[in-house]
Amino acid sequence: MKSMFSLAGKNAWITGAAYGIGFAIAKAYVEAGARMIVFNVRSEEAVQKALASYHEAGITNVKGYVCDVTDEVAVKALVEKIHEEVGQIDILVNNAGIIKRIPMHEMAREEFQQVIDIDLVAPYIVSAAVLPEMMERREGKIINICSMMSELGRETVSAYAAAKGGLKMLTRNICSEYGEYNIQCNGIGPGYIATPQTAPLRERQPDGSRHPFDSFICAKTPAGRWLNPEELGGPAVFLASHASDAVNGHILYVDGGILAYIGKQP
Ligand code: NAP
Ligand code: GCO
Repeated sequence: MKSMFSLAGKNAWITGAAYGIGFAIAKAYVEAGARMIVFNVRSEEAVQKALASYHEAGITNVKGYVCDVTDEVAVKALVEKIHEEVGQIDILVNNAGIIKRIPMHEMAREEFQQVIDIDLVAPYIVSAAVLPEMMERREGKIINICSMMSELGRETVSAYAAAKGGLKMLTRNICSEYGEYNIQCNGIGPGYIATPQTAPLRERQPDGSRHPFDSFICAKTPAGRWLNPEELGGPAVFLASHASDAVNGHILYVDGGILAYIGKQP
């Protein structure tokens, strides 16, 4: 049973994994025996800063590349470079993502489009670039980092919710179209995770009080707390390993129970 969860000998490409959830998933993959971790961000400076973080965490089987996931030409070139410098891509985690918290009627089209491009179009671009080798090998794991907003909406995150809702269905469609090649495509739907992306929602108020959204999320989460990125590691290893070979098109919500809970009475 233990070997079913092993990633021994596997190469994993985690997009945007310079820090946050992607970085935590990379650490978990290394602990599960992964051969190499590949990540990409948008600048050489960010690559070098991330490599320093990986090395500080004791991870040396890692390579970082400059590549914007929305740039189809750059993504295809990076796939070839990974093949040359690392080897085959066994596991793809479409993690890179942004959010813009703006009331929809005030949001510029370009802002809406940027969120859609990074959070939905890019997972299509990257997956389409990696699928051919997985089809040829008749084996592969694709994991899309979805969200609570794949299921729920809230004020100011219209583009993000539209993208993450679309990513849920893209996950199901990749499952449907490529399952016959022994490729499993699943999603992880994190709850509210303490990363730079959500830092603005946890900042102390000028008077030193908690951010209202911080209190709100703790009331909506049965455990009464924000989750840590490291808590996504186990589910991510499961979906990347042979333990999940019969799981396909599934969105695994790692939300501490938010979706099951009406919320604590104020
Ligand atoms: P984060 O801390 O903001 O990190 C996002 C990462 O993606 C960064 O390394 C960022 O690099 C990279 N990135 C952004 N746009 C990119 C692009 N166009 N090309 C390449 N890399 C790009 O976010 P996070 O909280 O770890 O979230 C990671 C994923 O989980 C996202 O898809 C997010 O939507 C999702 N998620 C987060 C939460 C949460 O509560 N934190 C919950 C559910 C889902 P740069 O330095 O270049 O920006
Ligand atoms: C927000 C948060 C959420 C989280 C995550 C929840 O503004 O509501 O940023 O969107 O990032 O997606 O699952």
